[in-house]
Amino acid sequence: MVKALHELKTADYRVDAFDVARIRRDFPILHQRVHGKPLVYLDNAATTQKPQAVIDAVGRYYSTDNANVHRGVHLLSQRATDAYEGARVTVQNFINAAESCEVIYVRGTTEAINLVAQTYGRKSVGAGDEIVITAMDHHSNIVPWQMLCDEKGAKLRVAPINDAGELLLDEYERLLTPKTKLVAIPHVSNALGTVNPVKRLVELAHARGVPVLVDGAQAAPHLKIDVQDLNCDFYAFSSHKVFGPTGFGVLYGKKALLEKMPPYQGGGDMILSVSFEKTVYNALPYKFEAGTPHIAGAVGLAQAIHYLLGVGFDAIMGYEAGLLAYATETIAALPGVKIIGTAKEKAGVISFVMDNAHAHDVGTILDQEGVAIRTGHHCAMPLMKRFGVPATARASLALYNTKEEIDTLAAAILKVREVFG
Ligand code: C6P
Repeated sequence: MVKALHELKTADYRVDAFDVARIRRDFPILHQRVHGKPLVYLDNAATTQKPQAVIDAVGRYYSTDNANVHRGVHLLSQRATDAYEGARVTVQNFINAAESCEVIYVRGTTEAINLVAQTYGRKSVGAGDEIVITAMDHHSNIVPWQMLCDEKGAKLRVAPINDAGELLLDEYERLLTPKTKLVAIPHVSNALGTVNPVKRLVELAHARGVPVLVDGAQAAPHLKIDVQDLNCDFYAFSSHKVFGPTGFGVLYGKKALLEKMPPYQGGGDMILSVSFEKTVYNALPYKFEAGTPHIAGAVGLAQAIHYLLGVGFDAIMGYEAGLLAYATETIAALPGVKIIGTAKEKAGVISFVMDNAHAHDVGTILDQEGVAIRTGHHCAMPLMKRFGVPATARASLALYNTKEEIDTLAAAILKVREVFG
């Protein structure tokens, strides 16, 4: 049984038991020097690095199987189609969807959310209706709803958070009214690392008949995802954040909802028949997949999922919880450093500000030390405003990071202190 993150004590850290050296050997990009220093890659929330198995799978696909899918009777097309559809079943199992047709391939989390806004949203949201999001959302889970609200004369309501970066459940509940047509929430905040109690948030929304979309971009690399257990109506994640290729991702939707939704884009593959008078749309999931898809993306994502499942999510979660706790203790103890986002339940992220140095300066000096982090507003400008900061420096972890790398990060932060005081 994996403990809740806040229940972990130093004695529970499994950092040493996990064979991180073996994991690191699987990621060729990690073994290089930048600015003459060993690379310490701590920008995993922006994108994760790829194991050799994923790089090989994509290369193999292009070397041996490349063809268009669902279109040719020839062998290569059949192989490409098998790989593409086989990947869908791998994703289905990864998130425990009831059926593979509930897995819609998209370009990433951003497109998944826009798809729901432009199809489900446009059909179900009208003037005076409301959509509930949270104060910690990424722009990808704000702007599509804002655009929809502008078009329909609907209103965006924002559930507030406390100073630790935790959602205020009472306030969230108060926002759920007969006007609410949809709730859209992040599973894990990219800028704070907060893990939201998604199952409870879904229960509260469903009790009022409101469907819920979960932005899982930052959850999928760190947590075991079970969409049936969460009982969410939509779940979105990006391949590139789970060690797969960029430009690819997944929208999960409950079949009953997806079936009622109009298509997103028109074109090849999403139709059963076309005449100039009338087009009959294809069945799920193809109704939402117009045009030649990112076949190699599906192949790479499936391989990434196999890789992760091979390591095992219990092991990954245990290791990362220990590493995050170690990083939190280490960074919090540094003089002049304040961590932004101190929720009890966190995954993967340490955002911080420094007394006398702007986040961009922190990032630039860290880069010179070989440490790659992200600085800025992290596509969460309203959240920065909530905390009264223009930007933060964000170190984000993955299963291949080590305690030693955290120590290098801490030493680099001390160098920033030396320069800026
Ligand atoms: N966050 C970060 O550095 P795309 O770009 O579509 O793969 O994912 C968008 C997205 C949506 N929701 C959350 C919670 C996210 O973190 C992201 C991407 C990256 O934090 C790039 S801005």
